[in-house]
Amino acid sequence: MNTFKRYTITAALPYANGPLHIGHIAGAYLPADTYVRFLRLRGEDVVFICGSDEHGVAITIGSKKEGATPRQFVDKYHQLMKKAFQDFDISFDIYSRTSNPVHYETAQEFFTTIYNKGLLNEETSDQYYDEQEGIFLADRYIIGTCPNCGHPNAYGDQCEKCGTSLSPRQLINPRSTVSGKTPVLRPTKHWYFPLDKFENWLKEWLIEGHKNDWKTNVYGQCKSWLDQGLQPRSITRDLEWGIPVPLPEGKGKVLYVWFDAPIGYISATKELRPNDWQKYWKDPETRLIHFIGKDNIVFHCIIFPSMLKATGDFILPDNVPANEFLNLEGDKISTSRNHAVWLHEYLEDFPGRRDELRYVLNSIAPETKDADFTWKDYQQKVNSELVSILGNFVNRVMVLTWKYFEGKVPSEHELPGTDDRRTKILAVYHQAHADLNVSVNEMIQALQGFRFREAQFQMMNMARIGNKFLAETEPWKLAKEDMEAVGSILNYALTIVGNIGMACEPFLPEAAASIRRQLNAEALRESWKKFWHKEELIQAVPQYHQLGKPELLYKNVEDSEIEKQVEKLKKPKMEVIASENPVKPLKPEIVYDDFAKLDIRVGTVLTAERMEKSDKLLKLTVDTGIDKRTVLSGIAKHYTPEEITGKQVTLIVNLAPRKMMGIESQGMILMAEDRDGKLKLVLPSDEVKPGSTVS
Ligand code: B3M
Ligand code: ZN
Repeated sequence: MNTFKRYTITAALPYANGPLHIGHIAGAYLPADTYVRFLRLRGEDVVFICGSDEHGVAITIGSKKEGATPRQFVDKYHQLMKKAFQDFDISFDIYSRTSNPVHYETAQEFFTTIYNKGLLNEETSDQYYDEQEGIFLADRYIIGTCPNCGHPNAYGDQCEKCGTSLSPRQLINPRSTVSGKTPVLRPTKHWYFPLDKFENWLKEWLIEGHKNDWKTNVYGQCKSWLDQGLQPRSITRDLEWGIPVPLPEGKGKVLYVWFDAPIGYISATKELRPNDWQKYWKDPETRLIHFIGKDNIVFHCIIFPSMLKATGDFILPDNVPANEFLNLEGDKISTSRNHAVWLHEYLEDFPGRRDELRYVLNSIAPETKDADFTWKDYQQKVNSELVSILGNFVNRVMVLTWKYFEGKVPSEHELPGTDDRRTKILAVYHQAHADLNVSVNEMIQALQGFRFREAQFQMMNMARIGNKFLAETEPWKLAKEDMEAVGSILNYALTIVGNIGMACEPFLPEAAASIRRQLNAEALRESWKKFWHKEELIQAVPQYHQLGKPELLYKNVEDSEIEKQVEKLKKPKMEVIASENPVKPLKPEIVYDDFAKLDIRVGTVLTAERMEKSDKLLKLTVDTGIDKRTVLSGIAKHYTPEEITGKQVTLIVNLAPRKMMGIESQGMILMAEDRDGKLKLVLPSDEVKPGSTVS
């Protein structure tokens, strides 16, 4: 294996368009954090880089749905994600954002460098344009009938029903998902990065060069891309929100989000280390590793490396250990259906239980195939592994040491094999020691190979071995006859506890801190570092060292806590319903005369009753100041007859009468409709006389 002087570790920049869920965490952030903690324990020079991805149509469309500007929208989600990462203790050295000025400069510089090398092609082509919204439509925002299978809602890039990949112009009867209108074709100019020119180089660097050290899921995806042949890709878009194309003729155009986002890793490093960022990106002795989810593979393994190569002097990723997807309770995680466990909600519902989520996500990490998170499994893993194996072992050793030795590390006696009992203890000890060293060694191998599931399993195995050691030596039975033996057993058990305290640090930072407190070991921490290089058990606490007080590492997850979570998944939230219901698009312009034709008055509801056979309509008698008339209004689900009787209402009085369910309605009550469909009466701010006009 190459030896590197330093490490640049990146975790995918999450889109600032929604909160983080456990799928994100299991996919990229937890493995990255585990790896970085491991590197730091080994004393490596490492920068751990992340930040919010704040550009692209995912952002502009999202902001529209929330009725916010893109700036307000990304500010909100950037803060939310930053806080959730912090609260979960993901140990980024920097969590930046791609709307920072340093990133604008860096991304534009990148474009300019590649442009000045004459590598970019300019091309004008027809693209779909939404006239109502005044925007060019990204492929994903056009739907229409699939030419292959007839599915009426195929996307402009792919039909989800038959899987065919499409281009928007193949869709029959295309519609804009933003306005619902039929888009028109308009010519527009863009700049194309010649990915095809990098094909041969990629085959050599990636297909030949990383055949053996990249994960098969990652390598396989790259290979199939390369086998299909690469095409030039446009790296600019017609959008208002984004990084302006730094060319005079690029006015009104921005860099494509997937062009600027990975450059965000570099900008964030500049921000973190303004004076020496270059060594983290340009020195071949630096090892660059990207942690991402599987949907980001081509961008990180094919496109970004080609961009880095094109500019000339950057290092390339040495590995990209991408994960597959995490499902939830047997179903895909879905933001729009609110089928997710949101990180910030987990942290609220399970305060102080970060280790538990880390442990479960690590132990089911989708490293080689999709995995499934269930609350039942969460409970089971916490209760029967964290509590019963790890917590129990540490606690037993602590309690016994306090009981027999007042919390002082007993001395380690040679146990000459004079009697059978001592011979047996010695044999058990030798076996435990050998087993533990195997686990430590395999754990470190697995961490180096990005196999975090396996690594964590080996860490937990140390506690299993510890429990077995206690069960087979039974020190509590020897207390009366052979205190020397009890001391030796507990001395070694404390060594195991200490080494578990070291080993669990990349996975379970809270348990690690607790073990250090219990062993009163803060001062010993420096000497613990050698554990990570020796790759075998080291002496953790010297004899006669005074321990701290026992603490319980974990507590059981109760059935009721789990049931609450499962219930929660069943009901989608109002907020989500609102976010699925975009603000209704603007209607076409009218002139004042159009408006002046409406006769709008304030009236008072005299009587109200439900209508037979309709759960929507209420039949009202309204005093309009002019007359008393019958008005039918579709508010029965929002107001009871009792609630509305006596209330003032605003209504159109010159609307042609209309018959509904056999009754003529002589007017229309004005209502405000909330984004989630709730109706509220539109009223003057203070009471006015019936017949007052509205203009
Ligand atoms: N924001 C996609 C995602 O969140 C994208 C990653 C960018 S990494 C440079 O899945
Ligand atoms: Zn289809």
